[in-house]
Amino acid sequence: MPSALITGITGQDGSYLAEWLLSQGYQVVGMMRRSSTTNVGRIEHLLDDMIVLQGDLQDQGSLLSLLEEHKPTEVYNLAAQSFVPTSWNQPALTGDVTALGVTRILEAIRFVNPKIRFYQASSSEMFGKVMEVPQKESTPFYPRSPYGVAKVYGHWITVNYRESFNLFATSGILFNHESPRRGLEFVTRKITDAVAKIKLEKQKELRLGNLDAQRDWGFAGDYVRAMWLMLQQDQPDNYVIGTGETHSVREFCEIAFAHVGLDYKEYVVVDERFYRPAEVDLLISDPSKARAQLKWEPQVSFKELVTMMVDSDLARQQKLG
Ligand code: NAP
Ligand code: F7E
Repeated sequence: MPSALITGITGQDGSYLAEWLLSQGYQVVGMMRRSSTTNVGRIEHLLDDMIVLQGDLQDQGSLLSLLEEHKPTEVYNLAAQSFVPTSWNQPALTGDVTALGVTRILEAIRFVNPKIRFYQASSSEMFGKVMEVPQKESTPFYPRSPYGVAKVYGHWITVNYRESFNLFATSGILFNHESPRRGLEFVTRKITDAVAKIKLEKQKELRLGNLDAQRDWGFAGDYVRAMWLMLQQDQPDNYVIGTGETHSVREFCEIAFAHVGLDYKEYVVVDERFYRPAEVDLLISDPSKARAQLKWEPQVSFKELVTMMVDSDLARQQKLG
């Protein structure tokens, strides 16, 4: 039976990846950090089918013990301080978890079992102030936040351990991917949750930052399949994963509000507090390498993604009463 360790199991992608690997017959071990309250909302339905253990990317010993005890054949490193605005308020923590955490897990693999296949969750935020349009594997990086800078480190240490120690270490450069399980502070979920509350008259307005920012948004459920496919290849490599389409925050609002019969212009208020010290204006992927080599294609369109998220938040808010 193949076995996988997923760091960041409580996060959006951790939950979808665990579902996918379980459906493929894997034994799944999820790593979560200790907290004083339970934090398993996204994986509650999977708890009988997998093992969830404590560990932390800031603690080398915990990573070594998990690998020694559970002997996974694949490790997916999804854990990170992943919210871009927080990375300006907590830059050192972001560097320690999102950058150095990658080295700690690679070191654990190198010492415990260098045959383990490793996936690093790299990000389109590494392209930042983009050097070419669209962005592909060879596009130079120009990160615009401490988060982006930390992810560039994580990417290059993955490549370096591949080249230095011959590890099967792969970097997936994923563009934004969303779902009904997306954290509430990210712009897509902030919008769909607000649309539901406004429709149900629980909220009056939605305060947002830069409406003209453009992102290549896909569905998280599609993207975890790409992670798995990357580790089934003959050789480790770097892959860009995205839809190849870009849309603005404004367009996201337009579709989300229209889906419940409302006009976003009547509810959205631009608030400077949500502007960033340095912005990533335009992201759009060229995923042709993934299409050709992994035979990967996204299944969910932009409009389907927006309406799926609005419908889910409406149902949730209705249930909450
Ligand atoms: P997410 O929902 O924010 O999940 C992050 C996970 O990391 C959570 O389980 C979190 O645990 C865990 N974590 C944070 N600090 C940790 C630490 N010190 N030790 C162990 N675990 C820790 O992020 P996501 O959207 O699923 O993204 C997964 C990964 O892909 C991240 O590395 C992210 O940076 C990267 N990525 C995401 C996107 C995207 O659009 N979603 C695109 C490109 C790359 P708690 O629940 O305890 O906070
Ligand atoms: O912002 C603009 C904001 O926070 C998207 C993470 O998963 O994807 C994510 O990072 C855009 C930005 O995601 C608000 O200025 C406007 O341009 O949803 P976001 P992100 O920063 O792109 C990448 C690929 C990752 O790797 C990250 O981990 O939306 N925006 N108004 C706003 N953003 C937020 N959060 N809140 C607003 O009110």
